[in-house]
Amino acid sequence: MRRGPFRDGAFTSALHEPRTAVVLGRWLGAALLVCFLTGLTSHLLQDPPHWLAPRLPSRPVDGYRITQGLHVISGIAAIPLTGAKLWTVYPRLFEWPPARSVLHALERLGIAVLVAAVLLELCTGLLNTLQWYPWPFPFRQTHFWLAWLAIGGLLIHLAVKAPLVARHWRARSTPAVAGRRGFLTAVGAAVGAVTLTTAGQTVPWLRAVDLLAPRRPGQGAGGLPVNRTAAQAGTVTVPTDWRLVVDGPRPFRIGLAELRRLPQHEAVLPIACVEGWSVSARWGGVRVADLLARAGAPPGAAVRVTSLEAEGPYRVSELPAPYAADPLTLLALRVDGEELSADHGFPARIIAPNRPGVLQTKWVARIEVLA
Ligand SMILES: Nc1nc2c(c(=O)[nH]1)N[C@H]1C(S)=C(S)[C@@H](COP(=O)(O)O)O[C@H]1N2
Ligand SMILES: [Mo]
Repeated sequence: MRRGPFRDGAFTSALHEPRTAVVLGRWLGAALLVCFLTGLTSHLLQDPPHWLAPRLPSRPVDGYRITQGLHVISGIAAIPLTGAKLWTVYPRLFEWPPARSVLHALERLGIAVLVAAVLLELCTGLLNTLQWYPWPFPFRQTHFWLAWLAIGGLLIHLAVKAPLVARHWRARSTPAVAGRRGFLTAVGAAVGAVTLTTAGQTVPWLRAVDLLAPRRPGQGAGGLPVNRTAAQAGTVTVPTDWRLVVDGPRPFRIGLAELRRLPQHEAVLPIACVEGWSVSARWGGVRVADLLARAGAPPGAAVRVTSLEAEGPYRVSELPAPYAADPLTLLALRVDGEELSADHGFPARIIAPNRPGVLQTKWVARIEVLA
């Protein structure tokens, strides 16, 4: 009856053993924890619950750049780690009998959910960095809920395995196995290689070896990548008589020439895309707070920004009060000393500190004070 992988002794490698699994589990656990916490941060900044929005910090300026950079770095590192961990333990898949008790069956079911959630999470995340969505479900919500499933499954898995993990935590208390050190070194080298060749999309001093990441900051006009070009956004047409609408207690409209005559400010701020790339640039333009003051906005007002773009998921964004009031939050007209190009949001775009790139709305048509 028991053929192939179900036979006793079907797996001959000495590395399918607990100490190897524990060491890899520690590395993978650390990567998944960083990935989970930074992912939560990203969701909270991008789509905050109403009670949190007025409390979001607009500083440090590079906060989101760092958390989201770490999110994608730890997620990519988790891919070879997951592969190595699954290889170490996969003979257990063919355990016989498949379930020794109800509890054992439940434990195996839990591991199935954990493995499925982690694999899907890593796949969808990686494909998102390539902006490729070959599935019918919405990426963001799916990625969010799978993360809870994965972290819940991981906690249960750790609780069940705690005694085994404790027994193999220290090298001294486990028998030496030939090849273990070499295997772990190879896995570490693989993690190092994928990290070094992709982290340059956000870590400036690794740019030179940024060989595998989908974006290469430093290339393209002004060294600033474009997430969605004007053409991709349905060739945003800017009316020749474009005038920004500022809606509030004292609404007004203002054209480009007049905007340029208002006090101009500069801010060095990054675009930090959720997909993992980020670049800092020197933005110039008008403070959003100045426009709000002119529109008679009360202190602590939040703002809704609407793009000229006809449709698209990033057409509208909100600036919660701390961002709207921050002197670094600009309605940018220039980047690195030059007028904005069509792809970077001509005639005007929002740029604010410590924010996901998706909220840095381009081709602004209207700014509205929210009650
Ligand atoms: N109106 C509008 N604004 C937008 C987008 C968009 O698709 N439409 N993309 C956003 C995303 S996802 C990012 S990362 C930044 C990128 O800015 P850049 O293209 O100038 O680098 O713009 C944001 N602003
Ligand atoms: Mo983005």
